[in-house]
Amino acid sequence: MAAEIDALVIGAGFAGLYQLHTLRNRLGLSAKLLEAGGDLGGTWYWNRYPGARCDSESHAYRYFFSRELNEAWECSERYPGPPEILKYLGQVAERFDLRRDMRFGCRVVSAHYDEKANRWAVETDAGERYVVTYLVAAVGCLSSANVPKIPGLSDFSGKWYHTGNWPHESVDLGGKRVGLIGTGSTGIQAAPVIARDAAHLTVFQRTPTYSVPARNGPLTPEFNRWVRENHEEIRAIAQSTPNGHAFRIASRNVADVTPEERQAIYEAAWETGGLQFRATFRDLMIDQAANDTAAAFLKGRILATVRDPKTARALADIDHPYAAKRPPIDTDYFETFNRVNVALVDLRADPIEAITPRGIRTQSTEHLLDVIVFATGYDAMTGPLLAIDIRGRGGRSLREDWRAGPNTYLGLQVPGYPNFFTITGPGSPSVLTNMPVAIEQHVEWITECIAHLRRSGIDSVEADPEAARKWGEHVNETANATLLSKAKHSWYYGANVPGKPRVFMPYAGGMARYRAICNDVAAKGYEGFLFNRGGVREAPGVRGGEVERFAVERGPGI
Ligand code: N01
Repeated sequence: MAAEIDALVIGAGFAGLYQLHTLRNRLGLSAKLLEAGGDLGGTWYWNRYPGARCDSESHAYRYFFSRELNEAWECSERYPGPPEILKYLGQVAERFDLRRDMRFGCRVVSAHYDEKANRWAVETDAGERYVVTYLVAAVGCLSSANVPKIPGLSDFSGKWYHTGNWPHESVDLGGKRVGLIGTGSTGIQAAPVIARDAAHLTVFQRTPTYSVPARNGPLTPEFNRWVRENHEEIRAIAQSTPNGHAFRIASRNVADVTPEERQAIYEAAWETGGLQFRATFRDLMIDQAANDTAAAFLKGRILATVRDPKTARALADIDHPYAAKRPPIDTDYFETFNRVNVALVDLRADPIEAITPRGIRTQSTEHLLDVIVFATGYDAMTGPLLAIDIRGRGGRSLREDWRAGPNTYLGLQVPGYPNFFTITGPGSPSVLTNMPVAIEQHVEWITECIAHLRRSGIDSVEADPEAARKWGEHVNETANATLLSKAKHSWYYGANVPGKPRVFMPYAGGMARYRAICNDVAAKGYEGFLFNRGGVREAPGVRGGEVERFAVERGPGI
């Protein structure tokens, strides 16, 4: 027997919890949430690797829709770690009584649209079935772990872990020889903590990366009071900046200041720490010469920190502009290479050939290991959606439709998949922002859209293929107008997963501009979407006209 309800939400992270709240508590729909993990938390349920911590500052890494919620929550550190974020989300679930409609340990394996009934038939790995009108994927952008297919992994006699599927019971690395593959945001967080526990750590680096100190620390009662008292102001900043953080991007260009002033600005930003480094100048992401100055400063810091010259050179030999790949922030990452129990293997000079029963064999050496940690990232953005067998109108399959790359309108809907919504889907700012801010905007837009359908007697909404095509072009153009396009080997392009189409997936036009586009689209009666009312198709407004208008208003979107 299938359970029949109005709406089903997949995923119990920031996105899923808020979406369940709005659909059930604001619109009064019958709604359920299904989650593959054993509890709520989304990315924070799975990512419990040593050193895991949020890169967004805690006063912005939260929901802003409720002042009361904000007043009831106090964070202890500048950057919250998984236990604190899980506690926060637990309080949210309790406050809005969400758990009674959440099911854990339920992986959705298929979702098929029944055109005649205008319903989605959804099935879990346990064979449970749901028949629903509205289906919302809140599956996260970085939830499909990428374990590279290195020959020999199954022969390894030690233990191995991917950081995104870290065991919930504690992993004792004490006295162990650990190999860490990957030096993105995760590897950079994990290395210093693993190095403190392990007998020896070998870091296998394929692409060196910039990093700025996080400068984490406890928050004072005064700061927390300021956060409570300035809820509206912090929200206003986070919702008006291109990246959804609660700091503004400077309005000056690099060329506006003298080299001495520039150096002082970078030094101050280095001392402040965190992602704010990117906000020092407005043209860092659009002007190569401007970016070169930040890159030179950051490379200089690596060379000044790491004592062994060969290791320092390998770490600082970075081939892409600063922040063209997602910029990590760290706590003692480069300092870690000064420890006697830490070694760097530069895979560009000495590539991995195989994993052996005893460790990792590179071209020159067999590195003996007890544990291998894969900090090798994710099949980002499309991976979590394509892991589900999603079939739309006429049985068309999302895996087929996206064979050459994702195709969405605003990252919210896919042509041919009525009443199916994606929160922070490909084509939306998502991973280029402070995620809760992007999530809130999507949840609220989807909620208002569904409310509109119900008020107006509309049976279904889906993206107009022409509007989606134009939006895809705009997403590409926008990325090409920034230096993000200079790091083709990034997960933004899907380049980390062999065989994945090379398409720039997030929208680089900035969160504030994107929000304005979505608002205009809704204000014009959902321009660029198609409605079905009593079997009759309607196309409100001009198709995707807003997209064209915004496309010409170029600026530093990110
Ligand atoms: O993954 P990544 P991540 N052999 O894809 C290397 C978010 N995040 O988990 O660059 C050897 O960035 C790969 O090398 P290369 C954040 O958005 C957020 O670190 O492909 N190496 C790279 O060094 C972030 O961007 C927080 O050459 C291989 C690394 O593995 C995103 O998650 C914290 C390899 C993967 O880096 C992903 O970060 C942490 C192979 N076969 C992360 N395959 C917050 O605080 C891959 N690599 C919110």
